[in-house]
Amino acid sequence: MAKRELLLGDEAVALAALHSGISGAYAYPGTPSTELFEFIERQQKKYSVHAKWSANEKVAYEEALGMSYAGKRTIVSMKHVGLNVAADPFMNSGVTGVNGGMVVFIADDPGMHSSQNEQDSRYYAHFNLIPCLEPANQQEAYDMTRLGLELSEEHKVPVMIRVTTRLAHSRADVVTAEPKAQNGIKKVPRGGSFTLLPVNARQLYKKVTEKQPTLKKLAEDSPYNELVLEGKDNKVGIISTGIAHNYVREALGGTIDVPHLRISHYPVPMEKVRQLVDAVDEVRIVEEGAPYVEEMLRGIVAPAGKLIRGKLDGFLPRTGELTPTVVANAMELNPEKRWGATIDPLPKRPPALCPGCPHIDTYKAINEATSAYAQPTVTSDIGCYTLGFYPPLNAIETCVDMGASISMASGAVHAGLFPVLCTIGDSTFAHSGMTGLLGAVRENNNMVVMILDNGTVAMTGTQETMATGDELVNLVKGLGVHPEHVRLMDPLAKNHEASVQLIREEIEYEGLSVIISRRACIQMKRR
Ligand SMILES: Cc1ncc(C[n+]2csc(CCOP(=O)(O)OP(=O)(O)O)c2C)c(N)n1
Ligand code: SF4
Repeated sequence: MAKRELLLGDEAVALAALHSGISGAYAYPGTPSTELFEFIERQQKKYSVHAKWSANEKVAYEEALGMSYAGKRTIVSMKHVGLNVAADPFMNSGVTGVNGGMVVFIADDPGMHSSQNEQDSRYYAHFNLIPCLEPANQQEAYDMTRLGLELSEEHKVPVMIRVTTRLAHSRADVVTAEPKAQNGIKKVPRGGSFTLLPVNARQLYKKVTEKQPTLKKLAEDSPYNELVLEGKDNKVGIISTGIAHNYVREALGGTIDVPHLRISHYPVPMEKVRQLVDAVDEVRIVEEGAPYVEEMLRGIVAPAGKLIRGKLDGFLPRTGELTPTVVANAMELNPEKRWGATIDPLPKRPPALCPGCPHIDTYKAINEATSAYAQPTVTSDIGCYTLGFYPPLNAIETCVDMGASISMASGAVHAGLFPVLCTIGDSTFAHSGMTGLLGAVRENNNMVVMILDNGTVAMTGTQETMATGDELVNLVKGLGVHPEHVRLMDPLAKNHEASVQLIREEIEYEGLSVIISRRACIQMKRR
């Protein structure tokens, strides 16, 4: 019997995956995608599914692909920049195809609430010639995930579900369906379809291109790509995608009274787009993220005699997140009249490390230890410790992508800088710092790698970390760092002088050192 549940967008996808008979879920944490996996983790016994955090997104993707290869259904989830890390298996699984249904859940973060960039994952789905479903609300998040697993298994392609922060992190009622049983094992027979030697890959890639008309037809006929040609007049038509469709509806007072096309199932339904463009003089395109549909519509030569409006001509802001008010403004409505008084934005304050955070004492020691040098370099990485950028610490100077601190420090050493230090968290180290360290070991680069081991993945909500404590020490030694220069530091105010002394010693050592600054995150301890 159908039930109703109050769910976050992320949770609606998670529950739909469980109800569609997945046997395993794979993920690495990253806002705004984390809650999906956490939901499955909490329910894993009830539904008998495998759910354990992976070391990084590439590993998560490959584990999911292995589950699909065995004939079972699976979901892999990550934030948008995680897909950059998983891009290799993602792109190649577009060629191998899948066996058991496989949904790739990507949460984009327009406006960069907690990310380094605002890339739009629809380009990745397009690049990989796979379907992408973009729900507009929690119910659709549930329904489209079920559809995605069916499509994936039937057409043997990975299917992307793309959401953005607002949908991922807001709650609504969802009507759920009866859970489905899991698939049994049904391995892909040997014969090359998963062995991407050139001889196989060429044939497989041809098949991928031959499958495209079917995938396009599915999108053309999809109920989630709704075309309405009637309207009060034919001057203006609207194309809206995913959650932006809701913003258009809200901005127009609940009903769209002009010809419009709503797109939520990709590839872009070109025939429907053509019909809309033919029917009106001006097309306004409202999409959350990059001007993906708009760029397609403009092409090299825009449709003759038609005015195309969107993010590329300043009709809507090119960067940042859309809101109903932004859309209402662009539609030349009066948001104040429509929405009542606008709310004063909350006063801005930069994020800060928790009082008592171990990272504060680590940075104080680094700052003092390097103060004697004219041009110290401290590269860093992504985690709570990135907040050491802000005053009064002002302790770090880079944060680019996970793991970059160590490799960038190596580059700075090659360029001739001294002293060079870098800071990286324990989870980021396990995610993608280890390979950079391996390279630094091989060259014995003259730098100090500081691994800030607080025993958890603090920034995304204190998830379990892969390597901490003595395991981490052994790991670092196993990568070849000279055992005498693998040092432990206890970042407490009372140990400040000793910490400064330790860092200075390792700066003066001509070669590679690793200092593991170890003290538990206080939020994790509280939990
Ligand atoms: C490729 C990628 N995946 C995930 C994230 C989200 N994320 C930001 S920091 C972080 C890990 C932080 O853990 P750790 O390195 O242990 O530092 P801590 O926050 O505990 O200080 C994660 C998963 C990201 N920014 N990029
Ligand atoms: S959550 Fe933990 S690691 Fe992050 S700032 Fe607070 S104490 Fe520090």
